[in-house]
Amino acid sequence: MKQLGNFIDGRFWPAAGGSFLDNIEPATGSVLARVPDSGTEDVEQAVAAAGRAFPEWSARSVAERATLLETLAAFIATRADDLAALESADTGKPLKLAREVDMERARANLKFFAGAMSHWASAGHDMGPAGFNYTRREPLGVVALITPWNLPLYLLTWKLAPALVTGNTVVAKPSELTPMTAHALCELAIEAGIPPGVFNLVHGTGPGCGQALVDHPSIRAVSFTGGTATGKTIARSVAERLIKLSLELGGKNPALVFADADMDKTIPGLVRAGFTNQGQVCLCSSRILVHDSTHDEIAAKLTDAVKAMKLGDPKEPDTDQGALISSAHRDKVTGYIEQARSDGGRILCGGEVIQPRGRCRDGYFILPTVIADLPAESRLHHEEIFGPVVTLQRFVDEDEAVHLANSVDYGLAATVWTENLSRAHRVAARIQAGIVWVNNWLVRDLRTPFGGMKDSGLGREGGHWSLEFFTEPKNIFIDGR
Ligand code: TXE
Repeated sequence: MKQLGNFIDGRFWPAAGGSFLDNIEPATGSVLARVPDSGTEDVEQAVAAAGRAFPEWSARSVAERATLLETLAAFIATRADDLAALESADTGKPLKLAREVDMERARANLKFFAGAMSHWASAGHDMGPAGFNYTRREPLGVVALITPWNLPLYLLTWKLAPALVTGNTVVAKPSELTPMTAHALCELAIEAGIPPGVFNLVHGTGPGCGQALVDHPSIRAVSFTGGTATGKTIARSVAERLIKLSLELGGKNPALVFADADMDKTIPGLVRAGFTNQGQVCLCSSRILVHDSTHDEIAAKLTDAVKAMKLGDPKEPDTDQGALISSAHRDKVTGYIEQARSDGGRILCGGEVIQPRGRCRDGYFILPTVIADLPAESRLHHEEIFGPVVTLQRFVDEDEAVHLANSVDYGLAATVWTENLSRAHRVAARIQAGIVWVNNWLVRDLRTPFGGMKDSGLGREGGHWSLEFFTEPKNIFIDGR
């Protein structure tokens, strides 16, 4: 049984209290590894190590820091198969998804921010004969990165790369449900030559370890991706200290399907947007809003396409749908399906827990589910389910489509499906969401702003937004007289 350690000052340590959590493989229900159940003392040591490393790391040139990130990116590329296998076992996601999306993106994150920082310029404001201003961007110090279980290495590297390349030192806390690739990244950091104390990682629960990290007085910024309720708890915790906070939270993302949508693009797009990673992506389109005239056609075609997906062992190369992250999360999702039944919804496909034969018979699987005819006020239309469940809703015109799209507390992402260019622009501008994709989903350019409005978060990541978050601007005026 693999036993993981906290990564502090370039070495692995057990939790100070000596206790461990079981890390379960979602596809089988068996224990994959033991994870340190860390608390205040471990966090204290990790923050102290990061504080000691900060002066030397922040004084290094951008080129030196960027080169180390590029080395780490290259290691991820060469070990991508092994890392993908770890990620797939830890999350229940199909191996091919872990390989093609998660590992590729983890590599790209490190490489991208190494390049972005190398091209980043600071501002100058010329006042003519009176003088000149220039703006330095200074690292913050020790920053906390807290990440969830759905895209473990993808999201950890998304925060780690800009934090380090701008000269900060880091204490990260991955989800206690998915610690495996975070641990592997620490091993690679040693090999890549990242100096001890620059990148530290503590394992443990949210309340026990994550909260201690957020509350540590030496932490200068918190970058968090996770659930909205946890994001609000963290915001309350740091409010008194007025430190920087980036929150990437949940979504209840609409797909607006107009009558002129191209079905050949739209149906596969809706399947991908609804069910990638078993619907456990904050960007997933879980509410499909369809023009009344094409509702039944879309419902039939979507149902056929969803039924054609293969659910099963994540290791099998043709598996499209793997396991949900935990038994508790499976029960939460099935609770919503029960609610749909009592709300009078029509289950067009799925709606059941399933136990595949063989190795995965005790895993946490739910058949991908499409539900129609729920009343507008149903909780399923408003709350984040975060599973393989989509609902269909009808609209009669553009105004109603936009009204339904905006009628939730969330505002992360939306997709618009139409062949009418004017409509695409008009509707995209009216949607309350940080990201709108027209005729596609999850096409990412790492230079663009990423994040949500309303209950979906605070701030933006990506490109210069991340570099700005992890630095403090300081303006310096030089008298011209
Ligand atoms: O996430 P949490 P959970 C949504 C999704 C899901 C719900 C709850 O709807 O059903 O959130 O998921 C750490 N101080 N998303 O409970 O708790 C925790 O240990 C500091 C959307 O699993 O938000 C983990 O490392 N840290 C989301 C991280 O926060 C704390 C992805 C995220 O866990 C903490 C995941 C605390 N008090 C779930 N409490 C997305 N935006 O993609 C917990 N943590």
